[in-house]
Amino acid sequence: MLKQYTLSSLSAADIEQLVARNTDATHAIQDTVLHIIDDVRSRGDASLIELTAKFDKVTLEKLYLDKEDIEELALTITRDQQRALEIAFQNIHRFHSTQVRKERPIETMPGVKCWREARPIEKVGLYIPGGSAVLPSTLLMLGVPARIAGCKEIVVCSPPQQSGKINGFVAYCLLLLKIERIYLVGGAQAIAGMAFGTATLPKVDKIFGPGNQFVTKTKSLVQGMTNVSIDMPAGPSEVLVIADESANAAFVAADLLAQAEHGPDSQAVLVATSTRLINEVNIALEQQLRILPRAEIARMAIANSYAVEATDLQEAMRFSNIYAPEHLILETDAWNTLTPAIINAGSVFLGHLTPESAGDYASGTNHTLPTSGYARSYSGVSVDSFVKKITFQYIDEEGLRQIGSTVEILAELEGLHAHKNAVSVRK
Ligand code: HSO
Ligand code: ZN
Repeated sequence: MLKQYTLSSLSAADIEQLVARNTDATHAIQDTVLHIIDDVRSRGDASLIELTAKFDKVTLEKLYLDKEDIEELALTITRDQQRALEIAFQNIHRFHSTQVRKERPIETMPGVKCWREARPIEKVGLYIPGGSAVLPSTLLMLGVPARIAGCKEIVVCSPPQQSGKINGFVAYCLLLLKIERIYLVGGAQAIAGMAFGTATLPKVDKIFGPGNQFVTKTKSLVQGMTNVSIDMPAGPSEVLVIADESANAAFVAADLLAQAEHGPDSQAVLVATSTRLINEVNIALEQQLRILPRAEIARMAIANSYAVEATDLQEAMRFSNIYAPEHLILETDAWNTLTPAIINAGSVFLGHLTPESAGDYASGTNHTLPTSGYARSYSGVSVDSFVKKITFQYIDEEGLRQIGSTVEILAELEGLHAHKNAVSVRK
């Protein structure tokens, strides 16, 4: 059963408390992670091997797998599974290809031409979690835009399985992406390794990918310690479903559970304009949980989730904008009247037949999205995440005549005479 609230009886402070998530109040995670970062920094490969033995219970002779190993592992999956990964790859590729756009130069004044050009980030690190579920789809979601952007070096890290290898699905995705090596390192040590570099693991310019709280904390710490950046701060995955009388309770429950099975700290929020629907969703949740293999995890996440009753769809949307969900699903016939009111959300799923799962795997959009309210200010991963946009300008004689005195006056009023002179000397 979902905890239940009525929106009209909640104060602004109640709502603020309800939407709050993801805090490491005790700093316990930070302390552990700082030790790991120090160790990887000072002892390099030896530290990676020891930490992998400690956390993943695997003793590695070599920190990576190469093309031959990858090809062999990729053969262990069925043709149908390969086809499904290929279709996902193609759709993700199609969608992300539209993100490559050339910007036109603009003459801001006669003879003053300005423009931007994209250049790939040369070395990127992709982290693929191992944990309770291995997510080859995440490799596609990060690898495809990295390839489209033209990144020179794509470093992939994922914790080894008990066999000391990776699973066949991840291997097949590596083949599709033409990535010929994978480093068998996970957790905080993988992030620290990619941030500082070791004899074997290359240092990268930007680190991408989801992970547990240790991975997430390490990502945010290393970006303050060295010149590496990260895709976004990440917390546990979440969904918010807005539903009205037109919704199918079984569909809504299935979507909430698809989120809940990710982890005990996942959150699935239902905002409904109908009490009847909330009751039906609760019944459907129980029915579906009974046969779910990951029911135990999902039940913990459901205990950490809630339903909110709203008087109408507009009020529901106002709550959603305050929550700023990673995934927003609009299970109402009136979804198209609601979309203009969406202000904060990572990725949106419209109507009764668009499950979040479609976007998680195969429709084409990216599933690496801002969580924990960061949808207020961050976008999901896209080709843009893998490039820098460099500005250019060219000024000719006419341009210098046009803009010169403006620059001189502004330099003078800031008291920066060398700036002024850089124009004057050219006139
Ligand atoms: N819902 C996750 C992505 C995912 N789901 C991967 C299944 N596999 C975060 O958007
Ligand atoms: Zn998912």
